[in-house]
Amino acid sequence: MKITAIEAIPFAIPYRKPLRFASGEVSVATHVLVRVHTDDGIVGVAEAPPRPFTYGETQQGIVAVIETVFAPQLIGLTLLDREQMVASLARTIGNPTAKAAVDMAIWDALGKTLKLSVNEMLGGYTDRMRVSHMLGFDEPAKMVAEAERMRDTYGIATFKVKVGRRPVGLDTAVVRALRERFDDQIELYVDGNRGWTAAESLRAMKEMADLDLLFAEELCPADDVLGRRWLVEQLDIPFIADESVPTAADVTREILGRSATAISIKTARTGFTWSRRVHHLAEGLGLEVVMGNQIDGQVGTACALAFGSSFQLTSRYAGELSNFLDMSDDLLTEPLQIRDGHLHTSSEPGIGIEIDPEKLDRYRVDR
Ligand code: MUC
Ligand code: MG
Repeated sequence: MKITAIEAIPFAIPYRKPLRFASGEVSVATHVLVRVHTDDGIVGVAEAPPRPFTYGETQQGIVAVIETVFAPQLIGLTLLDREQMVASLARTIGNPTAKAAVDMAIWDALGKTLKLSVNEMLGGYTDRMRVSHMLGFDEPAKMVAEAERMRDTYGIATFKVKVGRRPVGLDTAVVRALRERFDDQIELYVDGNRGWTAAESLRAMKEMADLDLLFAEELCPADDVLGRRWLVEQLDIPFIADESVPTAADVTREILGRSATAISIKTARTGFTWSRRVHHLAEGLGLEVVMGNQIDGQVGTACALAFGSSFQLTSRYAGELSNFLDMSDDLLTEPLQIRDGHLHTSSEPGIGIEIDPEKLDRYRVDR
């Protein structure tokens, strides 16, 4: 069970359709595949999605920090020395998706070694999750058409609408068009990626008061401390903290500071080890939780699914597990299949995915 090598392989797969939102845009999945090798010949895998507009990480930076800082610290530990791993990685500030991918690849290797799925090791609550689809910025008619396609093709009935444009009417018109088209057949919530001020956010939420929204997410920056508290106090639906809570300490700070009343857990930034800590904290605080998406490919989506299906709290609401549908290709031998609005958790050892070597050869950018 001893870790003998850690690889960080940059790859690039174009999106068929870019995803646009208030803090940025993604048109190519320039991710990093992490492989953890053990002396038993086991290989654990996971992926890191660089999101410079959210965490300041880049593809080259992720490769460099894994190869030059993390790998030398972790080689020689066993797969069971996970608190040693946590302590070692904590010596480097930031780099959440690089740390998360290393952590999840270690869990994958551990599951493969013990012949247990990650879902079984974490909690095994359920074997499936409802899927929520994220609708990026576009004209109302195109966003409604995309929701129709997602519902007709995959049975998806929960949509997160990206908002945060100016004037706010650009976005409230989209949400209204979706509600008018689908009535009560769909669940809707909105995510502003910090695009609005607190005052704009409140105006938009008032305009959408009759649209039966489930949640509002990160509408304005948490750094606008008083404005955000003022906003959250006036809302009658849970306010989700996403990019403002990349660590358990951030969750504590934002919740106790009344800057949010619910949280997004993203395995892409907290892996399995720190996501579990955040989950337990959320349970103790009595928070609503949504499994979020870091615009993950299928590897990352399988990780979010494995974690989300492990606990009651993380599988209660639909998880954001469908962004990979917009990619032109992916790395898995067996693509994930969304059916009847659900993704089923793999019962295979580890995360339960297999990387197609030909696809990795085709898309890696380091050769
Ligand atoms: C989301 O929920 O915000 C877009 C930016 C980011 O950090 O994650 C995505 C989706
Ligand atoms: Mg978000």
